[in-house]
Amino acid sequence: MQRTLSIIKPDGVSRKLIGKVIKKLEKSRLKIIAMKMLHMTRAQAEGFYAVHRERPFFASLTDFMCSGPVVVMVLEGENAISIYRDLMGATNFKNAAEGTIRREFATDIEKNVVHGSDSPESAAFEIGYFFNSFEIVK
Ligand code: IDP
Ligand code: MG
Repeated sequence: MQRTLSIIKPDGVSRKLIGKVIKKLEKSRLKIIAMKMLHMTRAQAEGFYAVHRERPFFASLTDFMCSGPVVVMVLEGENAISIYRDLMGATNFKNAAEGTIRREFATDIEKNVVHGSDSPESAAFEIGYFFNSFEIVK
C-alpha cells in the first residue's frame, strides 16, 4: 500500500471540476482517505513548491496556487503514486494521454487542474504539509 497527495488546483475548483475529478478517482483503484478545501497563502504555496524555487515558472506557479481555494486529498492504493500520475496525465495537457484528467480538463501548462506527488519522499512531505494523523481515515 502506498499513499499520495492530490490537489485539485484553483482552476479546477473555479471551473467546477471538483466532481468530475473525484468521479475519475472513485472509478479508479485509488481510495480517498482524507480530503479538505483550503486557500493557501503565498508563503504556504512557496513552501509546498520549495523544490521548484529555482525554476523560471516558480513565481507564476505560486501566484496561481494561492489565487483561490484548492481541494487536497490523500489517496491510497497499491502503487498509488504512479497510478495517480497516470490518471492525471503529462504536465503539459497537450502531451497527456486520452482519458487522463489533464487531457480532458486542462487548458494550460500551468493551469493543469491537478497535482500529484512524484515519489514516496515527496508524498510523505506533501501529505504531512496538509494533514495530521487524525485527519486521515484508517
Ligand atoms: P507535475 O505537476 O506534472 O509534477 P512539475 O514539473 O512538478 O509537474 O511542475 C509543477 C507544476 O508547475 C506543474 O503542474 C505546472 O502547474 C507548473 N509548470 C510545470 N512546468 C511549467 C512550465 O514550463 N511553465 C509553466 N508552468 C509549469
Ligand atoms: Mg511535480
